[in-house]
Amino acid sequence: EMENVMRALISVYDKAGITEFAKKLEILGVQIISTRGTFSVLESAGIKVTEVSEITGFPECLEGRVKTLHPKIHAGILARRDATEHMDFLSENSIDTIDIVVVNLYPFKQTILREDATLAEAIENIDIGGPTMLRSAAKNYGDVSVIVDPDDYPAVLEELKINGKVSIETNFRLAAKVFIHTSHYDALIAGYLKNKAEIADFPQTLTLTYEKVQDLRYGENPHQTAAFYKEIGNVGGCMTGIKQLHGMELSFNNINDAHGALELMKEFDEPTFIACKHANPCGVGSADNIYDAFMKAYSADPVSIFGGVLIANREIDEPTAQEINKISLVEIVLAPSFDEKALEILMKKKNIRLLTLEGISDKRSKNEVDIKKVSGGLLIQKIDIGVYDDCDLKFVTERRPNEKELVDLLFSMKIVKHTKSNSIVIGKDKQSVGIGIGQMNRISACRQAIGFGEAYLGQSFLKSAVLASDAFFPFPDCVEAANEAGITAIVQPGGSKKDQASIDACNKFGMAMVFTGKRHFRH
Ligand code: 93A
Repeated sequence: EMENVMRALISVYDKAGITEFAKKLEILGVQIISTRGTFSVLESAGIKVTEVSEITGFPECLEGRVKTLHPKIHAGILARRDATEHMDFLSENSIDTIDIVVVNLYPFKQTILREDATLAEAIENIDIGGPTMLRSAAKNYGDVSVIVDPDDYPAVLEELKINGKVSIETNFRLAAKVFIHTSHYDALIAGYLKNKAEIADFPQTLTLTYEKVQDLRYGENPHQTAAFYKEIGNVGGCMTGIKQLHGMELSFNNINDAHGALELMKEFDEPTFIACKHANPCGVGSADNIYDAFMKAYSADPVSIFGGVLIANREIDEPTAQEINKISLVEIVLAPSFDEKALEILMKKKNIRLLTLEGISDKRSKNEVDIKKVSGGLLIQKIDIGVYDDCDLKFVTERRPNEKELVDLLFSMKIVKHTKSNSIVIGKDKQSVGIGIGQMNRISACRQAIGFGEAYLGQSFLKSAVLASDAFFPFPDCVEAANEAGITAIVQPGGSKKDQASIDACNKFGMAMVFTGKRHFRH
């Protein structure tokens, strides 16, 4: 008779929904065993429940650190019901099988996310007995149902009610969920301790802990499925700190483009406006106020801005909103804030997404890594921090750049750093004049930048503009093209065997050139 009785071990930190679930199990004739806290909750709800310590004959001890870590519990879970030896051992030692394991774990993640959490608190919230039971039950999924996710309570009840048992398919699915859960739980512990122990940034094996923010409608293209995940614990993580005030849900491309725009914006402190397309900047302007900055970014390339992502590091005011409103299609406007009038104007557009992020420049990344998926692996590197940082600027030509040229050289280098390589950026008066992106050779990027400048601002505008290159010049051809366009100063990393040819060309044309010694590829 005893053979047919099912036993459930319920040991949950989060008690939500547990009495309802246990009550229904009880009605189905399932015997319930619980650890102290869970026992109290169930007992006071009038459910018949046995304490684990009564089963083990051993008290819960060490302030609860040892509650269920006992062979009577684990043999009851792990015994293979089809193995005579196993079952004989159980009866010889008066151990009952445990057929259902319901466990959720100490809140390790919630603990470490609390700013004031101490190391000791984090350690105390490492659950040992819980994962051990979950893993035992999941390993023995052939005979045991294991529930770590309260969302699975109803499905298990339903099967028990209809069939008197849980199907092997369901048990297998539940087991897989357990190992996803416990491996993530352990990875969180590992990540936390890796930081505390200051273990190298690129350890021998790597387990990343991300959490889904949302499924996306689709990926880069409509036939690709996609989801957005956030890093757990990265409170400074910009993309997940953004608030949306208006418009449709962000798409995969929106998130990618906004990320590109934001990373560039972090280089600027003064009022700056950036227009981005396909994660590359197409117009950038810095000025005393955000309206003038917008006008510079817009006039730099009034064509590419269509369907673009616009980002400002100051509040969007009414005049700026009116100008933005004239562009027939804008995907996103991202700013620290919008004034009331600006919001009113822009909210009339159905297809625009309005986003806020406070203190954009304060969010400058320091220690983050950049991860690229390649077939069969990951490439991980420290992000490219700073523009001239740690650079020993070398003035390599007869003429040194003047004050104004120096300002524009730095401005242009900031932009070229955040464009797909190979790239060339021409700038003047803190306005991007031409942005040449993603070319397979440098002279094409240079010609493209000059071409954009001539097309939208006019040939004469390039007079006394400056040029920045993300990597060195292998030939003097870019210097020659720049001179022909009227450009007077150049900044580049230097380091080519043929640097001298470019320096000679500059001297011949009376141009100034600066070497930074720091390359900014971004592929
Ligand atoms: O401290 S533990 O690692 N040692 C154990 O033996 C043990 N057994 C269950 N934590 C243990 N648990 C955990 O206690 C469960 O994972 C669950 O989160 C919690 C339930 O305790 P209570 O029923 O006393 O509230």
